Amino acid sequence: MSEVTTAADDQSGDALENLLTENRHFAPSAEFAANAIVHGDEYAKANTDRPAFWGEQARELLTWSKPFTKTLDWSNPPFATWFEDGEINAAYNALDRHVEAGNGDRVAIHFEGEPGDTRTYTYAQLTEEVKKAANAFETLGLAKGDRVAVYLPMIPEAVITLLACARIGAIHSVVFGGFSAEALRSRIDDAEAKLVVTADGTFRRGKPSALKPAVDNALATPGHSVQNVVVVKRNGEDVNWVEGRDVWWADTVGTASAEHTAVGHAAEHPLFILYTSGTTGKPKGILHTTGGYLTQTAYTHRAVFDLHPETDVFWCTADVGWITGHSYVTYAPLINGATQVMYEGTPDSPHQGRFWEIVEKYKVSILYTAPTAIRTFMKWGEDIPAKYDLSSIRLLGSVGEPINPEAWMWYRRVIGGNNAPIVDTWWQTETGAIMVAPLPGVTNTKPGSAQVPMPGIAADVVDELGASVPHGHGGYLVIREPWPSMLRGIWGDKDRYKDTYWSRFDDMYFAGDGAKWDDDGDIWLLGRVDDVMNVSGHRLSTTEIESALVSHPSVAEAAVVGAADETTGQAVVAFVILRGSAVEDADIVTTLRNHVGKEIGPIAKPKTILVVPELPKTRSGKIMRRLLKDVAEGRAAGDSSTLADNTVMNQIAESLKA
Ligand code: 6R9
Repeated sequence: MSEVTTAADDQSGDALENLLTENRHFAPSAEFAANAIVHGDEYAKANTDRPAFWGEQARELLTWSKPFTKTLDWSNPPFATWFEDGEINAAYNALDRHVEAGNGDRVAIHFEGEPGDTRTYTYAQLTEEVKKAANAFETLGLAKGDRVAVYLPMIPEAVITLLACARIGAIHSVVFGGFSAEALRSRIDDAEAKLVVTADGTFRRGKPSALKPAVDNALATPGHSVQNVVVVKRNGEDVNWVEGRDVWWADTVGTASAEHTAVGHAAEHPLFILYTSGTTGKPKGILHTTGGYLTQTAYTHRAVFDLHPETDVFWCTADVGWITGHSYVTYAPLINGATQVMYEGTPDSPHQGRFWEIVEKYKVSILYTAPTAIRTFMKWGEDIPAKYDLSSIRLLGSVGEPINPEAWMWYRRVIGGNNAPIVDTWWQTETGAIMVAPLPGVTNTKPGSAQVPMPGIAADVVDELGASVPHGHGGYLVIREPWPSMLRGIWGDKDRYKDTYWSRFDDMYFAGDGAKWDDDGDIWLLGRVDDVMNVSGHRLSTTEIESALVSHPSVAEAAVVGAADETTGQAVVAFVILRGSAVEDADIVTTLRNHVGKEIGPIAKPKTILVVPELPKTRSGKIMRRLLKDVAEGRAAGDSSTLADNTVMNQIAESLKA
């Protein structure tokens, strides 16, 4: 797609100027606009006094056990506090208060398992389960402030676990089920988790897929902080059992009392840690706290998805292992009293119409998914969704990476019946909640653009020196003012928080994304400007994968690039220099792919590994990934005049021909 170039391709800024102009606009229907929850006056209201606006949202959308008197404290930037003297319980807000208000019988979760089993939880039932889990965790010795590693599939117990932690003030750290034992262990160690909650496994494409062995392997070597492992029985496969450490969910949570009173926690009490890839090898534990996070997730969920909780059925397809599964599966929908769908499996199991079958079955009205999924559906063909009744859909959302205008148009026409507004939502693990997105009853939506900063959010595009660029120009996406759901730091590393986000420009949050204002004043996201790749909406660090490759004895050197990929947005392509006899090993590529899978997880396995004799380096020894990206994307390599050795690119070309 020529419209969406990656700023990382060319940091001089030329690539940012090359965007085609997008002239298609779609106004909300008169009916949609008339019934919309949020109207256009919200922008002016919010931007007059941002802290006051957020204070109003915090009071309206949440129930505080102790009301706050202060909104924002920004006296020690970049360390913000929001609603600091208030006290609140996240689980009470997500559950109990809806039951107390007479909505206990409303469905909170329609769960659809991969094999086709289903479960329904009303708000009353979910409240009861969370109270039991809270009691069970406390019986296991878990207390306020303790960390809990969560390694679960997309099953209701994941949401129950997170809310039970929040209820007692324990800090959850979800590790995506696709990560390896090694990755799990390093996250357990970094957070010093006392408890692990996992399952025997899950199902993938009709077959059992194990999780518990990774936990066993992660804890096989001593020196860790884990006292107990709670195991949900999900796929019924045999598991290894460590007496005294392992306990079944059914035997602990299942037998616990359903009486549990939620107490308020300080607004700035940590809610969770979530690890994400950064520009250096080691993943960062992004820390979120309670009051501000809940305020902005709840507000954006209501405003961006135009949520009418009494009638809508919301389905966010993200896994709970990612921030989207925290903010828009676990917290915001329940805080807002919505009915949502939760699905365990992949879109192609047992057939490529599974998503649309689910939409039809539960009459999903708001669907929130990722461009990589949409491009996959396009590839499978529109006759598949055409077999299902998708008329319940009235709003579509996109998140995780730039959505190509073509995919956007397809999504609107084929899934949205040419009528449902599409909200392309830009945000990050670090921002906690949506930051840039249209308001569906207000904004004329535009294919490919995330468009407008949310009310109360001071997003801007600046040049190298931090000056705002005029419309029609590109640069770096920044946030100029603190926002309620901003990260409060990196777990255990204050300096890295400042260095990573607040030192590139004075007094501004640097998101790491290239962006452009178009002539209408809409924001276009252009991809990462650092060495973070985006594969199917998942953040992967080039450095981390390079380190994994180099940790294999056969690899002397490795360079990893994200190459444009039609379906996954970017694909991992690795260039490796082998040591000695490994050059003769016919299976080396498979061996190395599996090695990366073991070190980081299957999602990080390179799509392509190219064995090369040399890597292109500058005189200062920096690998010129730009040139490798040209090779990976099948182009003639660009300017290589700054290479220490000018013949390297020819050597690489020759070796790839051979
Ligand atoms: C929510 C989430 C964050 C990175 C972000 C950016 C990319 C996310 C996007 C988007 C263009 C969108 N990104 N949403 N790019 N348009 N609508 O994805 O968080 O996993 O931390 O990734 O994803 O590059 O910086 P996270």
